[in-house]
Amino acid sequence: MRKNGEQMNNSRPTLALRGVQVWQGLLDRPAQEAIVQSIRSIVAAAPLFSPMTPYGKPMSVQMTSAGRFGWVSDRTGYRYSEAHPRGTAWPAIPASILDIWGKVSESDRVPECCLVNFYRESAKMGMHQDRDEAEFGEPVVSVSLGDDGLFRIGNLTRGGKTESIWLKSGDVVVMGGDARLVYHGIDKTRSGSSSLLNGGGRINLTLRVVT
Ligand code: MD3
Ligand code: FE
Repeated sequence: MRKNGEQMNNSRPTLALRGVQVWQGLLDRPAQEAIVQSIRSIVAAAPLFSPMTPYGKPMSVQMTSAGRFGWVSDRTGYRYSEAHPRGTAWPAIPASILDIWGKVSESDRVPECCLVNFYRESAKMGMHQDRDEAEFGEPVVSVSLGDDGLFRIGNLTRGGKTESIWLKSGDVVVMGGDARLVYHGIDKTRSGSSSLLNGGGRINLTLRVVT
């Protein structure tokens, strides 16, 4: 029998916020654990690094990627690259992660980048747009794992009123249609809120079509 508070994994979002679709509890604990194992193999092949901001200060979030393209940043700016900063190709996107895209994206394309963001205690991500991809008609799909993260969603231009929700381990978010270019960020994480990751922290995966 299901316990109180446990969610069924149905085939539609449980919440819509400014056109962003949230599938709360889409991944159960065993599915989350399996994905964490695949992330371990990504990180073994492509170690986490702290991208430099244009101001010369490293981001508080550590990153790596899987897929044909990964997201890198240095003094010349942010971009997608076919190579990790150390010069090697990125590992393939694991099938368990591609399956999530297949279930929620409603896209005919296959993601070309799985960006892995790792938030240790006190890491955050400032408000930004994701606009380095060629096709804004393609959605971005996000998977939250580990500690809760306070996700803030704004508008198509910087500033204005915002709304926030806590993303929990196993939640999947789809940014498509009009929501694709909204400003968004992570204000903070709730340290110790999840037992999924040894040593704590939060992982967010974003699946993207790049070309
Ligand atoms: C809304 N990551 O990697 S995921 C990012 O939790 C990023 O690590 C955050 O923003 C994180 O770029 C938020 C949710 C998300 C991702 C992409 C979006 C929301 C989005 C693209 C367009 C609109
Ligand atoms: Fe983003």
